[in-house]
Amino acid sequence: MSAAPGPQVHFRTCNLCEAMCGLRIELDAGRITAIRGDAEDPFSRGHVCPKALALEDLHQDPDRLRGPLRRTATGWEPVSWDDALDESARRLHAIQREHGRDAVGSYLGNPNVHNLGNMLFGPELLRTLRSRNRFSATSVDQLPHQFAAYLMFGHQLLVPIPDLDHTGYLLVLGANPLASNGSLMTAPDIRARLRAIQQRGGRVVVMDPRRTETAAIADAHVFIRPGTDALALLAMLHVALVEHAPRLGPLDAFTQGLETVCALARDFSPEQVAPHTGVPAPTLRRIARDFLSARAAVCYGRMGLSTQSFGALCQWLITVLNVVSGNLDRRGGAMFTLPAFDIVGGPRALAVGRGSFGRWKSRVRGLPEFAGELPSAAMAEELDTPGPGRVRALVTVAGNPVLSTPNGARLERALAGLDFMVSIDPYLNETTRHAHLILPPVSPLERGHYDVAFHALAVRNTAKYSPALFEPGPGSRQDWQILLGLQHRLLTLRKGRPSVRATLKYQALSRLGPERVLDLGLRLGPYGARFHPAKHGLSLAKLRQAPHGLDLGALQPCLPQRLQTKDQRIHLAPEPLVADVRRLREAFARGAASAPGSGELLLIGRRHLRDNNSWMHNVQGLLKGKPRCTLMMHPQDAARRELADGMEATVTSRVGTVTVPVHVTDEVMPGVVSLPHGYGHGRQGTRLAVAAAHAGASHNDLTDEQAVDALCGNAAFSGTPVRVRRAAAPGAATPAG
Ligand SMILES: Nc1nc2c(c(=O)[nH]1)N[C@H]1C(S)=C(S)[C@@H](COP(=O)(O)OP(=O)(O)OC[C@H]3O[C@@H](n4cnc5c(=O)[nH]c(N)nc54)[C@H](O)[C@@H]3O)O[C@H]1N2
Ligand SMILES: Nc1nc2c(c(=O)[nH]1)N[C@H]1C(S)=C(S)[C@@H](COP(=O)(O)OP(=O)(O)OC[C@H]3O[C@@H](n4cnc5c(=O)[nH]c(N)nc54)[C@H](O)[C@@H]3O)O[C@H]1N2
Ligand code: SF4
Ligand SMILES: [Mo]
Repeated sequence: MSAAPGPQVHFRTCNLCEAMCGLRIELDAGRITAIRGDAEDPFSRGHVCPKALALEDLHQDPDRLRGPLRRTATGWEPVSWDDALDESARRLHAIQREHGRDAVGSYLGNPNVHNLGNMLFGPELLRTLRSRNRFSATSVDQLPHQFAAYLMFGHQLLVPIPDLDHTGYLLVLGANPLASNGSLMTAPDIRARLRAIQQRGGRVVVMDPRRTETAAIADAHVFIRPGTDALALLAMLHVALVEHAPRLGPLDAFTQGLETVCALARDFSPEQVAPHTGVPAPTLRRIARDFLSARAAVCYGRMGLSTQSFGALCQWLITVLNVVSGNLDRRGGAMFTLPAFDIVGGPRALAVGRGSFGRWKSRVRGLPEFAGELPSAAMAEELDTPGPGRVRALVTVAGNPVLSTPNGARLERALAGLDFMVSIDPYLNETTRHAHLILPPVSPLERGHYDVAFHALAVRNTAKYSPALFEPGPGSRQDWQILLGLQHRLLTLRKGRPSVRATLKYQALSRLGPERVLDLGLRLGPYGARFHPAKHGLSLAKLRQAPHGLDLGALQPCLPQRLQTKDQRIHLAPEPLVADVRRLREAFARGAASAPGSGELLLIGRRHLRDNNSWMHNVQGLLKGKPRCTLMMHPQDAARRELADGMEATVTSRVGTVTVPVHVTDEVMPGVVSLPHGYGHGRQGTRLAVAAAHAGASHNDLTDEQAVDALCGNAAFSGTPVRVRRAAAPGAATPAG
């Protein structure tokens, strides 16, 4: 649609978080006059959150880069696309030729997964680079889910999703979907969906060190000490398997390893774990019994569980609990999706790889590869530790690891020491300011959109395509065009001359673009025109005719057929996970998580509806209200440190110190403090006028890159030990603390 006169309406899916809300965008004379929820979207039924409006702000943002920039001794200068891509390819190629392939690393951030072109063309560039030093936001996020799914079901993306709309008991650990809008559980309008559980006579129970927005509307909330959930889950399994009997139902015919988990659960009674978790044994036993007796129940855990030292154990044990209570692959339990573009079971060329583990290790700390990537917690040391194999150049795509990965300050210093860095990103921010070249893509409204990833992670099977709202300007490029342009140049340099074949392929792919690949995937998919012409007959054309999206029905039982394990069985007790229980035992045999009286507090994170990781703080409309980058602290802990609400405090961890205002509240449990992540915009040299005025401090200047889940390598930044004291007022004496 170009700048047409008169009122118009455009329908699309919001790509900012995982909820996939349908939007109704009204325009007049080519300008947006309103963004509302699309009441006719069968999935989101009119729901939106305040971030939807930001799509227009992002589009208009004067700080958003409109063309490539090159860093020079005297500042940033505009440069043509051809020069920027040529120079990037030349530098990367030269570094790989001189120092080996692994000398060029890459980091892919979260928005890649919300971007059709990056999902389909990003892997091509990585394949061309052939470097083992691949990093992404996966390993500061959902890696444990993928790890457990790979070992249990044979594919990293065969992740069980809570069947929210049919469950009778939802047990939530370490997730706050009322603020996050749900993750690995795409479900627009969480609030209404949770209410509906209660209206059906079901229950919602939350275990979290903070009484969150989700806890506030739940039927019950239980505080649990950070980092101890694996123990609580084992104790619930104890109730399920030792005090009661397993009930696998139809899964029994194709599940192996039940005896092993029964044996493990024996040692973990609710009484034994209570001193560590802080959850009274009768409370935990009651939750377990209610869970087991519910008509249909599902246990769900997200960031708070994934990003702790036993994240992989947690995600595994959650699925085991769902299996042994008869709730996996059952209506109202944890189910699998059947997406129209099938990244799990679809044709190999279009599907995501099933995963891999430990094929290589990181150079410095020996952390394991998963699915071709190394843990992001190891990125800084791979850049700043001298020796053969050091990363000397970096490509970042849609990532801001300086604010988003543990010990961002160390990474920041390491980035400054690189020989070369190129960033594909619309902003000059805390990370990209270290790049030599920034290659900015179009805004989200200037490209077509289909959620290849989130349709596969949704509580209902749906499909929706959104065309571009605005014609991209003549001098602008979409992410996939940038990726493809860089890849083609790298291949040409490697060959030493332009090859006719490679050029033809490049030209063909450039013409095809993501839309044609999407069309192919839809046609070959489970509802596709290729196989089901009568029933759904899905193709891109069919989706274009349905601007509000298509409902493909509730999640359906699909096992054992959909399992991707070679023996088509569920592996309930994969060896690496079973073995890791020893580490758990040892960690807690040494004593409780934090020694009471040591003065140490455990730092956890916090999300707010109006934030989105680090990158939407340049939208003025989202920063309304009281400053949000505050340290929540329990009144007892505050009193002990002579801190009152609103006072400035310094927070110190092994790796750094920040100063932030304190918010005294019994929302957090004693011994725990909470600070949001994604702030810290006070760094020099960025081009983010609004964010800089609301700078805040970076949570990841405190998180420790040495703290990882030793099994899978995920960052363990939940529960960072910190000391907090009153900040010295200028000229005042430092109070004792
Ligand atoms: N302490 C702590 N740290 C955390 C978390 C936490 O809970 N606590 N959460 C973690 C989680 S879950 C995640 S996913 C990570 C996120 O980590 P990252 O993905 O590294 O960080 P983001 O803040 O999402 O930054 C996204 C970047 O992508 C750019 N961008 C946005 N849209 C596009 C686009 O369409 N194309 C391109 N090329 N660029 C785009 C933005 O300008 C920004 O630079 O942070 C993690 N870090
Ligand atoms: N508004 C908004 N929405 C977002 C994002 C955003 O930044 N802002 N980010 C998006 C992204 S990338 C993701 S991955 C999702 C994340 O989605 P969620 O996982 O739902 O989001 P969080 O708010 O990080 O929830 C983690 C919860 O774990 C709790 N917690 C911390 N440590 C522990 C622990 O040891 N045990 C237990 N039981 N709980 C613990 C925290 O108190 C918090 O309530 O949100 C997405 N949506
Ligand atoms: S909930 Fe997520 S998808 Fe829905 S409008 Fe808000 S940011 Fe967009
Ligand atoms: Mo995330």
